[in-house]
Amino acid sequence: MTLIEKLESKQRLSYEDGVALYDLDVLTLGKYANKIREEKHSKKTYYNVNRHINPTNICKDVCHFCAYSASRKNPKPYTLKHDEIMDTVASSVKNGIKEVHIVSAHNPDTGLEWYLEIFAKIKEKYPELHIKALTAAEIHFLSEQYNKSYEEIINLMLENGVDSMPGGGAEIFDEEIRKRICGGKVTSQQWLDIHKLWHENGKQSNATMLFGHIETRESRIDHMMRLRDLQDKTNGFNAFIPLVYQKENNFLKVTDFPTANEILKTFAISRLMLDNIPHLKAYWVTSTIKLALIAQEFGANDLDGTIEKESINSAAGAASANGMAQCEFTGLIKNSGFVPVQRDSLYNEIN
Ligand code: V47
Repeated sequence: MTLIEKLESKQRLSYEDGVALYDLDVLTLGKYANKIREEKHSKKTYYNVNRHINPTNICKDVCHFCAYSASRKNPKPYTLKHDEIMDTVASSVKNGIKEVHIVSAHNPDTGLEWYLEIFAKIKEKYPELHIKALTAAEIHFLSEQYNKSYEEIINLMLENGVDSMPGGGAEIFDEEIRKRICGGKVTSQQWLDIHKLWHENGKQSNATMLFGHIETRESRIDHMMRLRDLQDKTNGFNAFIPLVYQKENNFLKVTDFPTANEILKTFAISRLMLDNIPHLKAYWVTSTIKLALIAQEFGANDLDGTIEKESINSAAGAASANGMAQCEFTGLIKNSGFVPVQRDSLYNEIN
């Protein structure tokens, strides 16, 4: 059976099929990816009204792609105080946020208690606010730092009000490439094990893939396959988020950057390969808003959110430092022919 016949009959695609998909032209890939997108989500494009908080940029790890860490090219170390975080949450709640997304560096001085306390404080004051916090990389860091198992850290997160886990820290699972871009932090298998445990607690999470640096097309497909295998077992991933590598202010020497064509192919292929993950997010922060809007026709059905402030990707060159206003966001989705639908963090629609 040819690849096109497999796409026509919606057969599950193999690793070899995934690699071969890149040889198809971008419009053919878009046609098949969009078909699946329309069957699953019609013309709806989801977004949420959220706030990113990045509490500290002091990090014991050394990821070459990172421009956010104070130990790299960013000379301004900071750690937010709990009161500052609570003030931020208070003003964002007034602005209507439904989710606070808390992701940070691996700072030995902002320990487990520090995190648990701030989660509990937020939950106590705003029980309706969804807390999406701690990547698998941070959970691994805390587990090593405090000599606790992943289960113990996860139980503490749950007891203190964390509702879901973000998809960060996955980078690229291929062990050789991973060693070169972020050796020393959570391994690929540990990342998957942590999400599996989280899902086994009845909770949901997202999964990212950092691409457009030194990885290969083969390693992207390998990444997707490992996620698809885990999703077959747990069904706990809500969204897959391909993050486009940002090149400023870091130490990863990359000379070839992906074209818009390659980025759109990767979105479309993600939709085709990941038949068991319901949502494909074009995170406008790393893809740029213009390409994110086009990605809606290449399988993407979610553009993330308004964010308000973002430090990790903007440190590396993304235009996301100040987020985006809700009306601008919905206007852009509408003008591109799609229907903006506000969602909560678990994809329930909000009127
Ligand atoms: O894990 C760091 C990435 C991630 C760069 O789960 C970079 O809903 C591009 O995971 N170029 C953090 N990317 C962001 C993240 C995320 C964002 C939005 C939504 C969700 C979700 C998760 O940012 C890190 C890392 O992979 N990152 N540096 C860079 N130079």
